[in-house]
Amino acid sequence: MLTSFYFLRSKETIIRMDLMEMDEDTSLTKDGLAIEGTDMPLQPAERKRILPFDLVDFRRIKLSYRCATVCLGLLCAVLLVGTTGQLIYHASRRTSDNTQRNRLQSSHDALTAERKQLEATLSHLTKEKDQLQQTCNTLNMTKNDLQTIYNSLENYKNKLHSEYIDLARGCLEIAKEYKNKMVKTAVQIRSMPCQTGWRKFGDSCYIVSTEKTNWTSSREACFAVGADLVVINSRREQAFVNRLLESGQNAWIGLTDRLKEGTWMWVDGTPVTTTIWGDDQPNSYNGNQDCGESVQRSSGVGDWNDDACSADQSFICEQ
Ligand SMILES: [Ca+2]
Ligand SMILES: [Ca+2]
Ligand SMILES: [Ca+2]
Repeated sequence: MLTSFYFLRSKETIIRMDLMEMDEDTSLTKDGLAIEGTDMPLQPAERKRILPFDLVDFRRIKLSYRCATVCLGLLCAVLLVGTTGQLIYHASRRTSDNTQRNRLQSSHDALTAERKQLEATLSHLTKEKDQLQQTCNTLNMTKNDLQTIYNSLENYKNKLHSEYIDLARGCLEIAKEYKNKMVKTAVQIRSMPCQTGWRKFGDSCYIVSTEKTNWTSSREACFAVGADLVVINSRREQAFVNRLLESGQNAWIGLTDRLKEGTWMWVDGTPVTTTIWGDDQPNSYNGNQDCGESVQRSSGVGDWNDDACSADQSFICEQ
């Protein structure tokens, strides 16, 4: 290691002293002092004039410089370590900042996408709300219209009910009047005698034909005299009819199942409530027996049989 020291001479000549690397016990030779810019060694007198300190002082200075050098080296090392640490710290900090920034950027992107989705959802919900509001308004209008119609119908119903009450009262009055007239008429009819050849029972007159014909022609014959084939509503009436017939005689009565097989009806439209069918009758023999006849019996009230409507038989008219 080589270190140079400079001193000023009186004549402003720079004196250079080279300190060779040496042990502390090494003595400074006269060759160690030279004039700046030359290799000329200083003369003893010259050296004595510019070096007012002795060799011991010089060694102390040398030692001090050596310590300073070591301290300077240590300081440089400390600075180097500090700088390296700073660089590592900043590099680590930069990496951490980049990671955090990337994480924040990802979070920001996710939040932005979520916000857009929420905005789209909000827009969709807003449209649905508007549609529902419009539907609600329409339903309210319909409800009001229906309420108006309901009120009108309610008023009309009340009006009809009032009219119905009046009509019912009027009908009741008419029915009472009609009933009274019917009673009077019935009394008059009962008191009236039947035409010649007719037999009376209750309010009706009966006659048995002398000729024989089919069921349809028999009815037409009854029509011709203002009557119809007999309608038997009770066993008493059946017993009366049985007495009108001769022994073993059959005669058409106003009974038929022409409209619906098996459903027997009277010619005046009344249902058959009293049935006096003979044994195993009606049997619709050969599938062609749709008209009823009364069969005279010597005992009892007689009974009924279904026969072919085309058969020619006597018939009984009721008027
Ligand atoms: Ca009758
Ligand atoms: Ca039949
Ligand atoms: Ca029969």
